[in-house]
Amino acid sequence: MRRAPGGRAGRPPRPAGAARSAWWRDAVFYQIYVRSFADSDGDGVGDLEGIRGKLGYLELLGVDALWLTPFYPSPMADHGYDVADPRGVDPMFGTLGDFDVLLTEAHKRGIKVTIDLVPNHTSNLHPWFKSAMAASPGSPERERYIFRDGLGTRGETPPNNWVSAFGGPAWTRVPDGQWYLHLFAPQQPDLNWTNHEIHADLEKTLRFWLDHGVDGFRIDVAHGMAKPPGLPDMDPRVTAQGSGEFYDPRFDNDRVHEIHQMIRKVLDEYPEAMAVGEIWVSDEERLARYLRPDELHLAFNFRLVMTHFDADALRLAIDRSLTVPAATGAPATWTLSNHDVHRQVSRYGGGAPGVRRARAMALVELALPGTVYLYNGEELGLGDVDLPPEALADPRVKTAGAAFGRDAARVPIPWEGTLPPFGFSRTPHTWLPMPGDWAELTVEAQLEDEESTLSLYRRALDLRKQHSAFRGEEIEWYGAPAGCFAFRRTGGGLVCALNTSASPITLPPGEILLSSVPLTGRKLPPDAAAWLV
Ligand code: TEU
Repeated sequence: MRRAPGGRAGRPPRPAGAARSAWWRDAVFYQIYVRSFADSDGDGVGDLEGIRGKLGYLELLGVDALWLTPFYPSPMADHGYDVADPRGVDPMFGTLGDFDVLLTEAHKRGIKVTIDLVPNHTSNLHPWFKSAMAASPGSPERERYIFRDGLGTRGETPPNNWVSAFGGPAWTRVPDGQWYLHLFAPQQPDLNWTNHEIHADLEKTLRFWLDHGVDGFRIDVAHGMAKPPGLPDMDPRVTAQGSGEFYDPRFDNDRVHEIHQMIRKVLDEYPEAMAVGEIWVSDEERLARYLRPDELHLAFNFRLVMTHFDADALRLAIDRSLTVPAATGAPATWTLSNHDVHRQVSRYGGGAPGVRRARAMALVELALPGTVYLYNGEELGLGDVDLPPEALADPRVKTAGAAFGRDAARVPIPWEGTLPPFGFSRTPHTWLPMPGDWAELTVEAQLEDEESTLSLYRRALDLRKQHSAFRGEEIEWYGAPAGCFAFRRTGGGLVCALNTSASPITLPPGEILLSSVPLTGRKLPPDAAAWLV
């Protein structure tokens, strides 16, 4: 491979209030799906005390910050994304005291803690929704949500044609004949963001957790919330989760930016705090709007999640993603998976090839400039789990009948031992069953094994943090054989080479820092990546 001219992203303008040194600009975040991380009390469901007990592991792994999925009081119709009280802790996960202890101990180890914020909807068992159900049409109680009369002579047809992101109509009818909107499960009624009370309550929630000491938020459905006046029909060609191509008034309404401005105003009173938005939009230009200086600090970019293991496609995804930092000055925000998508090992073909490619992609992702979000279990090379139908718990499958259930990527983490529950819990009756063949994938089995995926992640995270080659926010591409790429961080000089072709390739010049598979000489085999300086 040779260094080729061109392909350099321009120097980004820097937004006010986002100092170059801000801790989150190049942080590695680690997403903990709280239900599935570690269970301290033997009920088969992970909890806050379980996480506290694993802080040593997280320190050893070398992550900078955590993102905890919702642990607030919830009837768990969507496993906590249906929040009944945004300023409390569900007894299933512990107490507010447990949360404070976790926070303090994480901070002592130099690990930041960020939490999930769910502003688009509440649980149907939130006191507000219960009182809305008890009140009559047109009442202030109903004004906190989106209640409408139906169409047709008897109001028997939903107010518009919107579908829920989980599939099926986005409207449910209540006994007095009105309908309420839910972009997700029927147990997740959408809030009415034109109502000032909703803003005031979110502000209260933000301050509540910031005053407890959290370092930031991951904002759920950050492109939702605002709905256009009149709730016009969506283009029927739009898929449940949005396609980007056709008119979809459910998401990414321009008025959503006022809500992000409000959130940012509060966060700016806590200078170290940050927010990342979960934003599924059609293109980078739409994404960049959320990163204006008075809005979000970071916005998830899901291009790597959506791209198959192919060097050309991946290079294009990276280039497109890098237009966002170039236009906004916010760092790129990379992720390969989360609790909503197939695990990368499975996306890349599963089995040994899937693991091999996932290891290569970990090096690609961790070589790129910006922020990285890891999802718990990826450092162990876990793949999706084929669960029996009776075990499925995802509302997408249970209430909306979707083909893909997200449970496959949410199976509890294997810590130690040779049989389920692999140290995750004291009970074998974990909330999702754990596969019997994970003995070689446990943290215990991988920790001392130099060749393990866990060891690869640990070395990669350590180098990323310590080595000066990772400096700078721009990359340039080398010329490379078909099916391969190599880029160089122009600031520090790190080179990352990826081979998605079927034949070995010769590595570019430089000292080899790390490789996703053992190398013989200067050849990079198929399905592998290497770092050089
Ligand atoms: O996901 C929002 C979202 O856009 C999802 O519908 C996503 O497109 C889908 O799950 C991909 O398969 C967030 C949370 O991450 C998810 O777990 C929640 O179920 C959802 O919001 C509702 O709160």
